[in-house]
Amino acid sequence: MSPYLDMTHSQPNENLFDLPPLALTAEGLALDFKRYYASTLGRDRDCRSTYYPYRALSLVMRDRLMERWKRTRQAQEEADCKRTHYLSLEFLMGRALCNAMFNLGVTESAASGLHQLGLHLEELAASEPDAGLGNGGLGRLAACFLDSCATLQLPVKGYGLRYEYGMFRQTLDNGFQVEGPDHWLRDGNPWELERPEYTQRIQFGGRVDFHQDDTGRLMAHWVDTRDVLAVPFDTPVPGYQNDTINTLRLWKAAATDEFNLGEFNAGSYPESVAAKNEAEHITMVLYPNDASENGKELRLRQQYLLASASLKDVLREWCRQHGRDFSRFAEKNCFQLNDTHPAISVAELMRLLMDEHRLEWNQAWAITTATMAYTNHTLLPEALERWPVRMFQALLPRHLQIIYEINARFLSEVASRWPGDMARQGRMSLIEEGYEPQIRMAFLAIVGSFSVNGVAELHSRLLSEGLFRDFYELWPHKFNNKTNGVTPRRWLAMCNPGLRDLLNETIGPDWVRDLGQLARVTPLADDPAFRERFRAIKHANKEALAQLVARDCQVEFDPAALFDVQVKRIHEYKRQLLNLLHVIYLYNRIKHGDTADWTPRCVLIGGKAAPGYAMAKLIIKLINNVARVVNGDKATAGLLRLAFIPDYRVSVMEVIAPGTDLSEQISTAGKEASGTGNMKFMMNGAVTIGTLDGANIEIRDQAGADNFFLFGLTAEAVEARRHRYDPQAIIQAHRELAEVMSLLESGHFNQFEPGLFDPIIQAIRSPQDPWMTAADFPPYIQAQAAAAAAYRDPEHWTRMAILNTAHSGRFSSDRTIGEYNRDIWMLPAVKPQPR
Ligand code: 26Q
Repeated sequence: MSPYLDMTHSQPNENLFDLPPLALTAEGLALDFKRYYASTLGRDRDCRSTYYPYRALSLVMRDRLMERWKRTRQAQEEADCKRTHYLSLEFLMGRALCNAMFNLGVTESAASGLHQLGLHLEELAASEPDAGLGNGGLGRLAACFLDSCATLQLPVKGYGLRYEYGMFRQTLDNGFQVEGPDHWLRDGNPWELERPEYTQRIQFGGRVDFHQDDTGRLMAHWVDTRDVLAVPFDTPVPGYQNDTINTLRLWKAAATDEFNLGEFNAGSYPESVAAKNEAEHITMVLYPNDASENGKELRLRQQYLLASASLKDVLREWCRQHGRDFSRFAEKNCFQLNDTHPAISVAELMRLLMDEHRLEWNQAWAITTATMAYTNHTLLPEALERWPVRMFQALLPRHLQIIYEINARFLSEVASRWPGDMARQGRMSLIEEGYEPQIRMAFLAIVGSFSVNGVAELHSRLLSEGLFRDFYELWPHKFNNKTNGVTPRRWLAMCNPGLRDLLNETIGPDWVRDLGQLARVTPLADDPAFRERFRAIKHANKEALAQLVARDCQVEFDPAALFDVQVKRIHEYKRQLLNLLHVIYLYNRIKHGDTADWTPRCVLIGGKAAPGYAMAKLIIKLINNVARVVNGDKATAGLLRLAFIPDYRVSVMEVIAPGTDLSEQISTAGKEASGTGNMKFMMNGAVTIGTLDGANIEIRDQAGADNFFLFGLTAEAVEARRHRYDPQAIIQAHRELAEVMSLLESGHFNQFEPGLFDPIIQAIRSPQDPWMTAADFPPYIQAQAAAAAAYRDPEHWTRMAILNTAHSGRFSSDRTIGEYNRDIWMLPAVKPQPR
């Protein structure tokens, strides 16, 4: 028995929780800060680190969140309304301290309270490690969504995993990426609250027996399993100045007691304690691939632990409030699946309802398909998740039976809709037959859900026309679009205080909750005085970015130059290579003295490569080699700089987005599902150079074609070109590209590393190149020239920048979540009782 579950004889009454509200004034905050610093943390004047002041201030804010958090839980319980559970293997939360202060509305008073103690808020906030529990877009989207749900006061809880190690730390060694561990919890985490009382037991392995129960019904028993505990840790998710604090619940895997003392350990105490590792390894580390790494058993264990623990948690809460009657469960619950990563939830909910709560198949299936909703985030067919049937048999044997049964019933539905169409049945089967039969998780998610959505208009259209076409023909009503968004709190108001203050002064403060109001800035794009102020803010932000680049890349950026930025995961389809070819092209022009009407430019590239993705890692090395040559050449002084920023992450983007002029969104059309970095840049007044891909299309629609540098093939043209793609001919026909290629091929960027970049050169020259880099090079160079020319007219450029900010309202995640709620969740807003 766990000590947490032991009952005491004395029962506390409500008086125990009756506390006066905590002060929000500078003096009140400073007093509590001093207590935490000197008493709780025991620091004295000898302590010089900024870390302990950060810890003390976190504790001050944590107390203030706690009281509101409890009232939010109470209000949501009393409302007894429908809830959504956002299931995601990733939540890329970043830093929490400034977010908490901003949402509590105490940033100013905290800063002034600290100032009186001789401390600088910004400095101590920088001591907080990022919570990097995600790879990139999908993980950060989950974090932005939680922010918007809390701000809109929707009863939504995030469920994820508490990885001991988040996204790896990236350093460079001779220009090569080196991965290091991200032990973000080493010094403790003041933002989490362990909740051992809600621990769940999770089964793995074993076998399935069938027995008749007293009513004669055949019941499945999953037995002889090796069990693992899932212990929840809750993190508060504050809404924007509204007293709502929602919850992110992250599960940590822990060994059961039998595990330590189990018979299979043959009584050897040290060995049996060491065997705890097997259980605790499950949540040890985030998988660092942002396209699937298929077939790793540990990953499947992670997925199942999340699905099972979260569903059991929801069912436990349901039974506590409503008893064993599930007739209204579907009215009151929705599970949003963040890609297929938690899609095993479909089978797990069926199992729990049938085997543990004794519902019939049809009842359980009705509940499952009325509560599950699936969001797809990728069009790359190779990134679709598949699991070997063999692995399911060993790890989740009961789930395999359930999936087979779902498939049988589903395929008979297909057969009655399209009689005799065996090809279609084969295409749509949840099982891909072959040497090693596999379960197609996306199909399981579609069949088990009432809603399937893409993340931008183009992406959603391509899903129904391509990847999921058969399913769209069967169930058109399930398919919908929810164009992504980002939270304007973190990505504008917090990270860009200069622009925030200007906007507040110009249109009042309501835009922070209602980003559409930014449109009221539109007429001011024609006001020279406003433009001057906007430009001054951008300049100051560029100085801050230049400082970061100087510190982390040892490269000097001149804030007067055009700041041209591409930060995102390194992937061939995102085409960092195309960007680099343009840099080489500019360098080549400088070397030829072709610099009339030159626009000085500083190019910044950042992002992590999956550790097993050799080509992506080689691209990082090439960027660094080109940077060394370009920056080291006297001829480029004042004209061109290139830097690669190591360890790109949320907190770094908070400096980069406000200081960027030109946002690079140059993926091969039809490959980037949406993009969200593109939206952060737009809000902060960057102009986009981009292809007609993902949300770029909608960004251009909003900003206006005049305020966007468009180039490249459309998604349709890319597909039409594939079978007659001839990069050699393009290179020959285009002198600038030919020169860039021969510079690359001459070994100019790898003097002492012969042949190093041959794979890259071959990829560009290959008629099989899926990303068609050569095809888009000529129009890209043209668009870049247009951007450079535009930048030379500061009034014109600033006007474009302002219009981008002014028209970015659509890309608030508040709008996105409003649409999820209107079309999928249908939750009421719940306001906590004022105190
Ligand atoms: C799968 C299996 C095993 C290991 C890892 C994975 C895995 C992990 C993360 C697969 C994919 C991801 C992440 C995908 C992702 O971030 N996609 C991006 O989602 C954004 C939010 O919708 C979009 O804006 C981007 O276009 C999309 O690339």
